[in-house]
Amino acid sequence: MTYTGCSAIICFALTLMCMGQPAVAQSGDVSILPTDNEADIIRKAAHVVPSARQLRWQELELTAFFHFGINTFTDREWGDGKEDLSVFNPAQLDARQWIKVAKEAGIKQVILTAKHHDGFCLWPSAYTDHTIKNTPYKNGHGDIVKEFADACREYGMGFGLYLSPWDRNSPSYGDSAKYNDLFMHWLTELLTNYGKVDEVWFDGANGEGPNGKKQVYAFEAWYQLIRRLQPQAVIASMGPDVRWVGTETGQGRLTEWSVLPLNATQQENIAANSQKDMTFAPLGNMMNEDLGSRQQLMKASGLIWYPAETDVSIRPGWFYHDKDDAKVRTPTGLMDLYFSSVGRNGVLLLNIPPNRQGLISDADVHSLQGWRKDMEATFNVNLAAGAVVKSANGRHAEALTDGNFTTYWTTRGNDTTATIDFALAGEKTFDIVGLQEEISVGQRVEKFRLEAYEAGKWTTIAEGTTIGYKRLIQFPAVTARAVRLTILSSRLNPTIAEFGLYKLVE
Ligand code: FUL
Repeated sequence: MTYTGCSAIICFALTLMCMGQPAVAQSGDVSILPTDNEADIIRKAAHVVPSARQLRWQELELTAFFHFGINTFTDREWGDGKEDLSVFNPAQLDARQWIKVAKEAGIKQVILTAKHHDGFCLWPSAYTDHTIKNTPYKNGHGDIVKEFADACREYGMGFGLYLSPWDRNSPSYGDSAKYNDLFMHWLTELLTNYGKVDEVWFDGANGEGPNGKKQVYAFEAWYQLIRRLQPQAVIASMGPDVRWVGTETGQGRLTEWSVLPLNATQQENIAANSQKDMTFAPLGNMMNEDLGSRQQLMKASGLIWYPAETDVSIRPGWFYHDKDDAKVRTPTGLMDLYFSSVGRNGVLLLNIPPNRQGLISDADVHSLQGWRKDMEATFNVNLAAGAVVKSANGRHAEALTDGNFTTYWTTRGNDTTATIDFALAGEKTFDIVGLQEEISVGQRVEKFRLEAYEAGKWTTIAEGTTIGYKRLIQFPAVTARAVRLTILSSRLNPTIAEFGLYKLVE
């Protein structure tokens, strides 16, 4: 995607990856001592685990963004903060429709753009006039954050908020202390007036204020405020809990580690590298980065659990534009995104932008419904269920196909390789393998292979490196009575929570 909205996030994420992650230690973090050798470091890496909030978030698999605001009415991706607020009047707005559509698509948590770069607040903040109270919407008595939060509550949906640090409207932007203080007030309003918040999403876009000075953000203070007011919330993207995957194409890495090096330089580099204006050229994507290999870990001063979130839009832009009505991703396109995000050890954050009426458009609704149908038809039946499972050095074979990802198969002792044979319950035809590690004890598998017994011999049908929370691999359809999973390399005893074979819906 080439629209300008990409540039800020690419810029900040590049910065983030080059420099290490924001501070705020997690319980599972470990430090590396100068005396540690490679074996020590790899053993430590195999024991880094997610925090409770990270684990809960990872298990959601599917989350959604709702980009909605003044840009929806001006047909822009980035507003400049000078917009006439009288244009904002989503006459039929129904946040319950948004959440119902998301829920029916299998989405478990949603994030609303409470304030984008244009500075327009979807709630009646007491700290700026650039808000919904100065629009015709409900004659200035509306509060879309509240409508959204209430709908989430009603549907049992996780509730998250995006708040842009970059603000092209605020006169105090650039006067760092003053603006940071204002930002604390906004955060406090959002974190105290709308009940439980499950995710707070910051991007790192950063620029100069009207005084010509570059704003220096007080991320550490913001994180501490969130931890104090909403301790269960994950802080995403420009935050310590959840990492931007490195592209807005919806493609995760084939090798995607959640255990990454913690490097010494942190917050101070953020502002130095963030974009200054909308002419900033996108830097491309970050997908070639090797983030968590053994070589990377050897250079680290510490190790952290920092899992990938794959954000992508159902449409070409983040905000709604009429011209994109025919460009909504199809059910097949959404299924592809599932494979390339969740199927590569990530969480999908799918943007579904409401239109100017304040509703999710029919085209988007139909695609999401079609995708859900395809997901169910594909994944509801595990063709490996009922298999007789044998592994010479393994324990708890029954856990592999019990449909419960909190029970797991592992090796005896600390064996790091193993072969697991599945005698299927009859002849089966499949074209997808699904694997899950028990990540609450760490991420360990470095290399695996799947073979099928066809025409009297074993044939390799899939190979992979990392598994993590979930790994899905597609291959040309195979009909077989037996398959063999070989763990070729692991950082410690591998723990496999689930093994599945599936047939993609026709
Ligand atoms: C970026 C923004 O510039 C885009 O408009 C969008 O909100 C994306 C998710 O993050 O930094």
